[in-house]
Amino acid sequence: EAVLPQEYTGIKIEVTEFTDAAADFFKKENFDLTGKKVFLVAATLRPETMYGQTCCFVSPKINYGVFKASDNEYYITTVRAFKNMAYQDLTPVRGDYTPSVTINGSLLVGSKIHAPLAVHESLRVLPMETILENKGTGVVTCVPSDSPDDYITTKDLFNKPEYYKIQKDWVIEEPVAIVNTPKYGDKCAEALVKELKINSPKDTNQLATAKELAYKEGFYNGTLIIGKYKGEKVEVAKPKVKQDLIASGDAFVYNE
Ligand code: A2H
Repeated sequence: EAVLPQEYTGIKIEVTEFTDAAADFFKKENFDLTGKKVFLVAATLRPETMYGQTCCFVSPKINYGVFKASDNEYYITTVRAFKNMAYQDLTPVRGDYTPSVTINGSLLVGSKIHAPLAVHESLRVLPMETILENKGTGVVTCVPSDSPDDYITTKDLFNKPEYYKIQKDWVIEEPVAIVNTPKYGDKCAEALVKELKINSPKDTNQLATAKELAYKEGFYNGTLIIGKYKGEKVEVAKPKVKQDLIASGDAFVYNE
């Protein structure tokens, strides 16, 4: 566990249509969705890659809170994350982190979402079993072009939809090219997963190596090949994309 504080960008991913399972659960819990905007908040270190989001991951093993975040906005995060936010002036009442309702991640899987900047207009919530409960918000946005974890998880979901209790057509199989690097081309994660012969989301050690290599190469030698800052170095464009997302109300800075 890191000792230094980690700064994340919290990406607000709007749920545009809950699954029937989630909607029924909310009804049973007397949580009325009328007039409410509900966002899954994903913690990311790579805001400049948000063009390439292909789904949003939650863990079927985690119970998430649905928290009032402003007049008509609700956030879905772990209790732990919202508690941190409640002490960083990111919530309506300082120190209040009582969820309106608590819901298991499995009930959210299949919900339709809209993710800021994503090239694909409509995405789905999908399961990721390797999400850690004690990091970030417990919600991970999927960028398979640049994250080896996201790439291999997507592949596994696509190959074993029955096992994961999802529909195959919920999975966007092809990563969107976002960053070019001299070493790994336009789809850094795919290249590294192949090079390190990673076969499963459970190949923890190789994935850690791939993640490290992808992150360094992307940050120091990557160039954006999409969006407003196309042609700029990642190092330069990253804070600009982040600021744009914050200015448009689609993201906020969250520390832990
Ligand atoms: B990153 P660090 Cl494109 N469990 O965002 C597992 N992984 C988590 C998590 C959790 N609870 N919370 C956040 N993460 C992921 C984008 C991305 C990320 C790209 C490339 C690399 C990358 C899209 N997914 O991370 O342990 C999130 O995925 C590789 C370091 O705090 C977040 O950023 O260093 C990153 O891990 C935070 O990891």
